[in-house]
Amino acid sequence: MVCPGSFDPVTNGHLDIIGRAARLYDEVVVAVLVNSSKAGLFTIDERLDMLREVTKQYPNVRVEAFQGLLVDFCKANDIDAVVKGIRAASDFDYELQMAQMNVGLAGVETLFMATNPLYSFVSSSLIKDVAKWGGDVTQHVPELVATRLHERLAGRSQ
Ligand code: COD
Repeated sequence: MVCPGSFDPVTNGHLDIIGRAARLYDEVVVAVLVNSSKAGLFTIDERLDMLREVTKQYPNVRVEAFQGLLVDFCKANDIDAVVKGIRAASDFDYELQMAQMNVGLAGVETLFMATNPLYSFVSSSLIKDVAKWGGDVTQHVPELVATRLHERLAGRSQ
């Protein structure tokens, strides 16, 4: 089972899906997309580092980076299913397209997990925006991530 994403940075919404997947599956790979055309706030190594730290309570979760198509990463790692969190109906349209493309490309299935309502409005991009302007994000991200956001964004909004 793979949980793919950008994780720039990991939020409590991501973590909730990863933890629930880890209870259902023997092995969960959190796969961080390396997207050379989109510079993130955090480097891939920083995202991997934060993810490894906040998932260390799950012995069956491993964190890796991938480039290119998700289905190629799945084939290379002998993974036959993807898990995605669905926050709202608006997530579903795009996720459905990707799920259908991935099953057509390589027979890789996608399982959708309903987001914990506590996190249904949480996204990495909103978190970065709120943190940039000094808003409190401590309820929505792990403590380590809140600290790293604060360090990275301190002074940027001036
Ligand atoms: N609650 C629950 N789940 C959440 C929440 C939340 N608050 N926030 C995010 N999630 C879940 C969603 O399932 C989401 O899909 C996933 O976490 C990752 O979220 P992000 O924002 O970190 O990552 P995205 O949406 O940028 O990731 C997109 C992918 C990297 C998965 C996708 O672009 C991809 O597979 N790219 C590889 C190239 C490829 O294969 N392209 C063809 C696809 S058909």
